[in-house]
Amino acid sequence: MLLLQAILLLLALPSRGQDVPVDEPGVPSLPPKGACTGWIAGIPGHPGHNGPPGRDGRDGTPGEKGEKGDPGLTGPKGDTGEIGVTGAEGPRGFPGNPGRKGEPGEGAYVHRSAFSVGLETRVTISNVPIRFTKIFYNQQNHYDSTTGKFHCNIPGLYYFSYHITVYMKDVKVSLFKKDKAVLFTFDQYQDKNVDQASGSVLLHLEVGDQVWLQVYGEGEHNGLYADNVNDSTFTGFLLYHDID
Ligand SMILES: [Ca+2]
Ligand SMILES: [Ca+2]
Repeated sequence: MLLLQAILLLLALPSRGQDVPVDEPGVPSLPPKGACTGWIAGIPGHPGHNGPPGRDGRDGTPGEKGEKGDPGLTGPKGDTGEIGVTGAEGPRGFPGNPGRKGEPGEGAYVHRSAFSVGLETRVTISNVPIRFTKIFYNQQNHYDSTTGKFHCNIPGLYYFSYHITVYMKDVKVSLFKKDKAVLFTFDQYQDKNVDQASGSVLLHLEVGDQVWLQVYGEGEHNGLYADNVNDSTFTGFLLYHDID
């Protein structure tokens, strides 16, 4: 070991010729610092410890812009927006197909009331309702042939008329409404001269009102007549029913 160090020392020593400073023009030769002439260099020391880390350097310049990334995930559905303004009215459409035929209404049947009747034989009794038993029309049966009275079932305005054949006796006949004579007809019979007596009237009736013909007055005025070739008739019908 010592031998090796000695060899290294000898190699490190400058040779005499080399060590002598050569005076170069303009460059003064300098003696070794703080050393005396003829100094001998020592053995190199061991390498020092690493110094503390230096301070962080300055921020570098921004790099170039990167490439565009992938699209993100779809977000949640948003709230329903407000209702928009109503648009303008569209053009008129084509006419539709005709509808089906409707069912028959009830009104026409409900508001029907009519009768037309006649005598079958001459009248022999006075001061009672005359019974017309020859039925020309009595569809609704509002006329009662057993009593000779018409019974109002529909309130409204009614038309009544009678045409009486007068034979053998005078005729005094009244049209009664609710036990009160409201129309009078008088015809005098002349021997061998058949006559006709008639009357007509419009009456407003309420439901339940009754209308009939009856011989009135004292005496024999029941010359109402009928046979196969002579009729005496009594007719009535609803003209207008009352509006509720
Ligand atoms: Ca007469
Ligand atoms: Ca006559």
